[in-house]
Amino acid sequence: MDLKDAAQAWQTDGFVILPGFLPAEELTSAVRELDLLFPSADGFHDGTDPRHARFIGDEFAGIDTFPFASAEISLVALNRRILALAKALLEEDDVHLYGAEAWAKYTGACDYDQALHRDYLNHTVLVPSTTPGCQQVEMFVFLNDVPDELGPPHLVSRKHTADLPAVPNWLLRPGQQGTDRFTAEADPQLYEAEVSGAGPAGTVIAFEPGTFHRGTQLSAPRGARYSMHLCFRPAGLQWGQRVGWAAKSFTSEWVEFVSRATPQQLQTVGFPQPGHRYWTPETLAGMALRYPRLDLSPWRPASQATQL
Ligand SMILES: O=C(O)CCC(=O)C(=O)O
Repeated sequence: MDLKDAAQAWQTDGFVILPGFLPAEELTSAVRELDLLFPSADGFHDGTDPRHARFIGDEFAGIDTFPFASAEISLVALNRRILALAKALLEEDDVHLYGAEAWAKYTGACDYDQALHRDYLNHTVLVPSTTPGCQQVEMFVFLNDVPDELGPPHLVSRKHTADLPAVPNWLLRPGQQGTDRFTAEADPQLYEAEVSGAGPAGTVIAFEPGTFHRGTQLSAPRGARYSMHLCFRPAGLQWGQRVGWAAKSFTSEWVEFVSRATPQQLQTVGFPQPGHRYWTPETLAGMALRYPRLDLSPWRPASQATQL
């Protein structure tokens, strides 16, 4: 599927599943460094990795947030194909990464089976919009093969949900009762309309935060699922937020990521474009001190570059 068809599917269904979108060779270095973040399947299931206890009993305990202990994994978040996809879906050339997580799940560690829900309650201070330029996109990226037995997300096309109001947000299985105004019982047909996101390593599932979806159980014996959750918005869309990158920009993981990223990748985490009035001799000198291994030449005015 090319990006144009992907954008069409995303607009129609509220999601698009792109099996193997990232070729294996573009994931090799990141997958090799997964152990910097998480136990292997054997390390978890045999209890030989001292980090295994972290994952027991809480489905969200397996989440690490950007920048990651592996720079290779941080760079996957801004892989050129991922950025091209975000730009195509958002119909916007200047996109911003507003959230990035790496997530390990292990069979039996906890209950990963979720109720259908939308994500907008912690992705925007407003409600989702279908207006081009006012949309956000989330992506699940599989770092290993995720068949149905390893808990792929399930999604429901907008064809079945377009008429549902913004609240409630969680739709429980028929027969289950909600306890607050954001939770209610689903129409039985909604769970029957789910589509599985199962796919090989490199699969990308892009969805809009207003799209109903849910996490599912891992059932494969001694199974592990490694994935990323990435969130993009048009750079100027101020109401879509999750984290501020400056809060972790003192860490060695951030400095390593910055030193290895391209100007385009850095633009998606907030660096002003070359030519922006921010770039002066004063700020360039400061940046050289803050990031000694970052090649600042793309941001230097041509006149200054020739003086050096
Ligand atoms: O990890 C997944 O497959 C889905 C998780 C999810 O939808 C969520 O936690 O909101």
